[in-house]
Amino acid sequence: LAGCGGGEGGGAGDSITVGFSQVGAESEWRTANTRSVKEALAPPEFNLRFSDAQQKQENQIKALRSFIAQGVDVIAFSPVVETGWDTVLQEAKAAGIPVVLTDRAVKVSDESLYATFIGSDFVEEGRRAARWVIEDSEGKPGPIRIVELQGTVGSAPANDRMRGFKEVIGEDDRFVIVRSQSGDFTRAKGKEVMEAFLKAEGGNIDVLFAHNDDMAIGAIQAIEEAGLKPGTDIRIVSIDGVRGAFEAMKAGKLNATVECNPLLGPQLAQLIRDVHAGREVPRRVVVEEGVFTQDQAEAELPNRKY
Ligand code: GYE
Repeated sequence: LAGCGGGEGGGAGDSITVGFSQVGAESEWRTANTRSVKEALAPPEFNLRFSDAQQKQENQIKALRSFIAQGVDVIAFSPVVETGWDTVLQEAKAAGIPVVLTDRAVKVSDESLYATFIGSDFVEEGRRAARWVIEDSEGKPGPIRIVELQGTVGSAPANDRMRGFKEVIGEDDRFVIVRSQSGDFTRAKGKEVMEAFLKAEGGNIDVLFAHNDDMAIGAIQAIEEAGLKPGTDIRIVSIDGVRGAFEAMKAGKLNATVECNPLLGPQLAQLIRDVHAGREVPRRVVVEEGVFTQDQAEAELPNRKY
């Protein structure tokens, strides 16, 4: 049959062949994001080649090179870290393959190396977390001692959330960030690093700011194992708004979560269609999101889609 299984450059019929390099499967956010991307980039319209980088940039660079060699129509990827992409993106450009960034941004010398970027405003998420801490600490005297669980070192969400948080918390001199270390966005690492914080600081921690919910959930375990009450002895705010966070809030163990929507699939698919058709696209598409607290958790839980 004409158009069936044919086509050059690895394409299948008239469908758009997309090479997608995902960060990994490190968090609830990420698994929801993967699901959304796979659902949106489904056949017959799309022919998706999906690759999981297991949180390693070298794996992503390999995946991108293999997509280029296969001659996919469009490359989409969520970069693990911000820097180090110039060479491979130049290779994609030389091959005439447009690149759409999703979720995380890159720092490159030449902006024409990618067509567009869809993702959240991570700096604003960090600011929102800090605003919640300030509100929650109304009337409390300083010093208020904060520990921070950072995301993956060098990643856009870790860099930006840290920056936004510091910017706002720095306006109130009651607050001191006493410890700050990466937990790589995972529960296991979040727990491990929190154990170290507790060991070093004893009961001298007032607030935990975690760059994602999974690390907060891991840390909650560490706090309980240390004989303290998470959410009470240590106030906790994290980012993402995944189901696990709402459950922890319902149980009184997490105080607030700043929403970061992972359901980027449909908007990503539209950008890919546009880029593939040569239509003009905005350089930056921002995802809209909010903040949720313990008192809203029970009512909001049934509405959550991730
Ligand atoms: O917050 C975290 C995930 O890049 C926004 O990556 C994403 C972050 C998200 O591992 O849970």
